[in-house]
Amino acid sequence: MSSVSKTASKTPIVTRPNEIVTIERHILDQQAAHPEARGDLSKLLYDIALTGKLIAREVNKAGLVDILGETGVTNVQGETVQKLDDFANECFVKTFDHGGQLCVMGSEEVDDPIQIPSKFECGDYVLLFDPLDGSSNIDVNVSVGSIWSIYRRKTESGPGTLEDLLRCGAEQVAAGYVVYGSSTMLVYTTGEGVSGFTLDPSIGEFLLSHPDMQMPKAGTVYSLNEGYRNLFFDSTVRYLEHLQTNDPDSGRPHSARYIGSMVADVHRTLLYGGIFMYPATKKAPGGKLRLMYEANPMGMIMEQAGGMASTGKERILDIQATELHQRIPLYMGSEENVKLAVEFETGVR
Ligand code: P6P
Repeated sequence: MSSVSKTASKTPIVTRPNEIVTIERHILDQQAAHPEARGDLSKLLYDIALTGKLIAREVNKAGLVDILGETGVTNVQGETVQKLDDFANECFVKTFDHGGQLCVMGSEEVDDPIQIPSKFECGDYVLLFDPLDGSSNIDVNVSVGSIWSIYRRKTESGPGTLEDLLRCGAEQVAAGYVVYGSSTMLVYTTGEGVSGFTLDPSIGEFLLSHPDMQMPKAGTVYSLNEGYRNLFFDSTVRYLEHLQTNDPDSGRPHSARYIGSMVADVHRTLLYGGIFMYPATKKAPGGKLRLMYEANPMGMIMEQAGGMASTGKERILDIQATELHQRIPLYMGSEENVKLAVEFETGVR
């Protein structure tokens, strides 16, 4: 008999599952529901899991080995010890550049499109990723994460181009993240709901721990960096003052939680509800977070879990990208919380 504990969210956390489901089994079962599938997307998802394990191993060692920042340290082989985010970026590139499923990649760490080496086949998919978001937090043992997004290519064949990378988030075929925290979790969607897998490092397997993740329709936690309060536009200040008003009948004031690591803040929002935001400021009117490999993949996860993802003015997944590394203001989380934020940001309230 499985023991299922209910958290504040609607997602039951399966602690002793009736059946043990590995991520590979889950991917195969999802593919089986699509007889027309050739298995290329499944192979990409297998490799996402592999990349997550490779990076988790190094992130979990980071506290032991000074592998952060410009260490200038050389290891026993006399090699320069890599910065952890360079290592994570290489994990993605070296895992995905030869499988034959991709025609081009885009990385937060690399200015230009990453081409598939000419000796390898080009495939029908495109991968965008932030290999290690929030890496500056590792020194203080705060959770960090990898965020990724998969599209079908737009161009016909051969090496992919910027046209294949500059997309509208609604075209994503899969998206997700790996959060490297007290445990390592892989959370993803292929457009048929959101599933969460927890890594059992003793067997090196991601096991299904959060089936069909659904976000509460409303929450009482808001998350943003209030240090920028004096830089926020008036609409944002009024919204915050609304959340902070002492009105117990309406469940206010809400609680503030901010980790400063997007994957950790979004993961908490997915599980407990509420809202995570990185608004525009007078200093950064376009916001800070990136559209293609942060806002879009997390936006797909939010929507698939019954939530919303907005720029404050429009649905994030409706935006047509014009630059690979373009930034965007973002409000994402429970439907009622995001709708309220949009009412303030659009002047309705
Ligand atoms: P700030 C981490 O540096 C990051 O890219 C995201 O993970 C996080 O949400 C945001 O920046 C934090 O930015 O300006 O609050 O330090």
